[in-house]
Amino acid sequence: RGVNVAVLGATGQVGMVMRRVLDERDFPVRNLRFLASAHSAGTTLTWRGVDIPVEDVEKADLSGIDIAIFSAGGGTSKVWAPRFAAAGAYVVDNSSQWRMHDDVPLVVAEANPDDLDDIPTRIVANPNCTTMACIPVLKALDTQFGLKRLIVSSYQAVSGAGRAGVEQLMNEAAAAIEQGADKLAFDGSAIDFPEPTKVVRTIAFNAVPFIGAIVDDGSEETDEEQKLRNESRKILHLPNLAASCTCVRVGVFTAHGMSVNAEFERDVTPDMARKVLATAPAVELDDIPTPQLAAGKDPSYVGRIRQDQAVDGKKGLAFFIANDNLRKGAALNAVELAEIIARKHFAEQL
Ligand code: 11C
Repeated sequence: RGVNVAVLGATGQVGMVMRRVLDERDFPVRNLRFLASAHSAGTTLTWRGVDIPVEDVEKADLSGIDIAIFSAGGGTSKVWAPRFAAAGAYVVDNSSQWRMHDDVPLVVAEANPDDLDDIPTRIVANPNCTTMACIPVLKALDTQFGLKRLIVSSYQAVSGAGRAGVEQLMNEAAAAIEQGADKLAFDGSAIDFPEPTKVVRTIAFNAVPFIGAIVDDGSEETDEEQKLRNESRKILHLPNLAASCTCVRVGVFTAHGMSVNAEFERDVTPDMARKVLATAPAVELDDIPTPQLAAGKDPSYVGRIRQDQAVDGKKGLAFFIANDNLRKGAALNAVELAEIIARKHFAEQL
C-alpha cells in the first residue's frame, strides 16, 4: 500500500534534504524513483538501504507516478511539470515557476491545506523559503488579530543560492582567515578576496542587499523582495495585505533570519502573541532565535517579540524569525504537501 513517488532533482542540495526528510517521516511510499537531468543521471542513490538509480528524465517512462516532487529550477519545471501532470502525476513544485498562477495552489501545510482539495492542473507550488519562514507565525497571528501590514528585512543564508553560494562563502572565508581576517576591522579592502562566483558581492564577513534580479516594473525591487508580498497574500488569502521587504544575503551557511514588523486590525501585546505562538503548529518560541539554532531543524523559531513602538496603540508587533531554508523552506514543506495530497486524493491506496 502507499503512493508511487518520484523526486526530480534528487541529486541537488534540496534533493538531498528531500531524501533525508522522506526517510525521517512516516511517508506512505510504495515505490520511490529518482530523476534528474542527463548530466546528473546514471548514478545511484541509497534510500532506506536500497540503491535507487537516478534516471534521466528525458528517457524516463512517466506513467504510474502518483506524486512527483520537483526540486529543479524554474526552467525545468516549466517544461516538465505539465508533462508529469499529463502522465497522471500530481506535481509538487519547489520553483517559482507556477506559484502565482491562478489555477495552481500555493500552500504551506499549516496555513492553507484545504487549497489542495481541488488541484485543476495537478500542479501545486511550494513557496519561497523567505515566505515559508514567516507563514507559520503570521498565520497564527493573523487568525487571532487580523494581519494588515508587514515590513520585513531578511538575513538570508548562502545555501539559498545553491551549492555555488555555499562554496563562495567557504572559499572567501578561507582566503580571509589565511590573510588575517581581523584586518577587515579597519579596512574593507585589506583582504584579497577571490572574484564573487554566485552572490554578487563578497559574502564572507559581509551583508549583501541584493538577491535575485531587479523586476522591470519601475519598483526597483528584486523578485525575491516581491515574492514575500505576493506569496503571503495568496497563502493567507489576504489579497490586500500591505507588505514591503528588503532581502539581504549574509555570511551564514543555512537558515534564514527575518526581522518582521507587523500591524494588526485588533490590539495585540507581546504576551498575547506569545500565548498564541506557544501552541501554533510548526512554530517554536525562543528568546534569541538564530539561524544556527534553526539549521537542521523543522520549526520557525520566533522571539524578540516586542510592541512595535512605531505603530499607534497596541496594534503593532516587532519580532525575529529563524528557519532552515532547505528543510521547511524547501524540502520539508514539499514532502508535507505530498502527504496531504496522498491523504486527500489517494485515500483508497493508504
Ligand atoms: C534565496 N530564496 O535564498 C532564494 C532561493 O524562489 O524558490 C529560492 C528561490 C525560490 O536565494
